[in-house]
Amino acid sequence: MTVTQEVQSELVEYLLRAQRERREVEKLTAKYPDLPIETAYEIQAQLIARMEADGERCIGLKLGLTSRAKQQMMGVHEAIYGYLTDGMLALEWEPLSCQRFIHPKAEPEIAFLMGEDLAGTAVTAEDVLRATRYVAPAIEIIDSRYENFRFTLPDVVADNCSSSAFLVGSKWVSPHEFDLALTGVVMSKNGVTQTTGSGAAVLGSPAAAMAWAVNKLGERGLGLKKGQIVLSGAITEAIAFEPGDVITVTVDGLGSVSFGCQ
Ligand code: OOG
Repeated sequence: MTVTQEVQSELVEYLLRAQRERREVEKLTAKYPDLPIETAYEIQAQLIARMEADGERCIGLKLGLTSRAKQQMMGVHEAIYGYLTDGMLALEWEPLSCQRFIHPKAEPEIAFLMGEDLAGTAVTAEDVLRATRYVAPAIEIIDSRYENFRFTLPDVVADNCSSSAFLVGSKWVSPHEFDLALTGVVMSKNGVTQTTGSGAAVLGSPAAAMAWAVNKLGERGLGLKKGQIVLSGAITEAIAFEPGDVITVTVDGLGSVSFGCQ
């Protein structure tokens, strides 16, 4: 079945409703098995435009499936990107209600705060570091709108890459102060270590992952803007959590970021 413009609009509403009603839905490829990845990015763009029309503000980008651990976990072979809105930004000192999620999982990440605009199709990790003002430890909470968190690459792209919420730690450091590829990361739940990794897990380094995303955006005539936050992709596999759990991510040299779900 071809995904006409009209069908795309229907799929945007379908995903938006699932998100707002916190309900799992059948993945798009169950009905449209040949959904092209480019069409999935168009659906994603329309979904963000709809969220903006309803008052949310786009404040950055997130990368997904940048590590082998995540690609194996989801059975895919390619990285992806989606958008972050102000409605997704959670604060460490505010309670986070689990009721806003369907089946959430936490991932340890490095956040980049852009000091300059960055666009192009031959952007390198060095260009990314030059354009970055600060890096900080971050937690991304992903919450696929699809049943059992199972999907193909076009499905997850259309669903804005499972984006749901994120937290950024309060220690912001210049990226030139240490080697992000060698930086160790530990994620714990209720004080018990769950996953460990280093920055190199994401396409060689978080800056390399960022360069990949900027070049992908460049192919579509898009780029990053000064002031935007970018999450450079999960460094380890994701872990599920429930009300009462406290998740902490500690990054060597950057300190910790934590949340408790109620
Ligand atoms: C897709 C999003 C994964 C990451 O950093 O790898 C992601 C998913 O697993 O639901 O955000």
